[in-house]
Amino acid sequence: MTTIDLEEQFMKRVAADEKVEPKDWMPEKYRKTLIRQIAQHAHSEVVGMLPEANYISRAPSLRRKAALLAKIQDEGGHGLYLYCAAETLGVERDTLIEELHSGKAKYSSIFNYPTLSWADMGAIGWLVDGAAILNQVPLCKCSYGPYARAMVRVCKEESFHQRQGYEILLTLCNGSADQKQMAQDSLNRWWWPSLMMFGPSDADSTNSEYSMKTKIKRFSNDELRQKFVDATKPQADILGLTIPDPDLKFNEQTRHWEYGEIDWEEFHNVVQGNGVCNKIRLRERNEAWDNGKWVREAATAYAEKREQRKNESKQVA
Ligand code: BYC
Repeated sequence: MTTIDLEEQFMKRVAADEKVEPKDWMPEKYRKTLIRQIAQHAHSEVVGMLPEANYISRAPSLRRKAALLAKIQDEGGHGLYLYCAAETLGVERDTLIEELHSGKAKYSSIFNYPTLSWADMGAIGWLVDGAAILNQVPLCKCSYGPYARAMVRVCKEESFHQRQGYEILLTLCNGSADQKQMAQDSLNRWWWPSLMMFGPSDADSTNSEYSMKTKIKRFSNDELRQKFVDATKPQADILGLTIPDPDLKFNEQTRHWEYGEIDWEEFHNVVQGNGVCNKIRLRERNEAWDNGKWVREAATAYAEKREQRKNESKQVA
């Protein structure tokens, strides 16, 4: 079969919603697009642990601390599933991690903003995990099997994260005037960066067309952003908070909430490494990697020893 035949057969399978598996033939562009997206996604999960880690020692109660610790641990787990899914495409995990630590690889812009108060733990859960769920539920139906399957568990855990974040804000909003103000300030700072999480507008998205054709992505960036605004506005009303967008208005005809202009200059600036926290995040990731060296070495030594013992007992038998 020629490459053209193989490509045609591949597109037919994708059109029929068959899953593509690691050993199946796939176009090089499909493989590269998946490695790029899955790796960026994995990096986002791992870097996403950092802004929240600041608050483990500052959580207002033991219950809040336990929930926050569990959430951060889940995010490390999501990173693991995703690096594993990327490895099935023939890329080494160490290569991906090296690309993250050197600043070559991208991760979600949202994690380059600072966490300034406890309310930010609520806003991250509500808005950032909320945006992640909307983006990731369709990825459970991604054409690439290992990515789609990893997403099923990730989405279940993200739902818990979203609710715990919303509950933090609900408690603050039902508390004192200062606590409510803290929640509003947090929403003011996280709203626009959350909208940017969905990526550039459809007109400027370089990868969407191919990703949608091959069913890696099921919805465009703007479609998902609109779903997010529509879902989040009524939740803000329940909290009694105001979304910081004077242009936000309900369109009776389309039945959607129209929102104001996103500051794309800020988005590109953050993606290019010039956000408030880009340098801190990379430094902290590199430090965490260096400090964890002895753990990786101990785990490898233990695995090798166990393998050696298994072989020795086989020889005796
Ligand atoms: N930040 O052609 P486009 C989470 C890049 S949630 C940085 O539209 P694509 C978590 C894009 O990579 C966050 N870069 O790209 C939640 C591309 O760059 P290159 C992670 C961005 O891939 C709570 C260029 O801009 N979720 O993990 O079709 C707690 C052009 O964009 C961003 C995922 O990664 C951004 N916001 O669509 C802890 C979900 N947006 O590589 C953790 C999976 C765009 O061409 N990913 N870029 O130079 C996706 O669905 C898609 O990759 C995106 C972008 C929607 C993000």
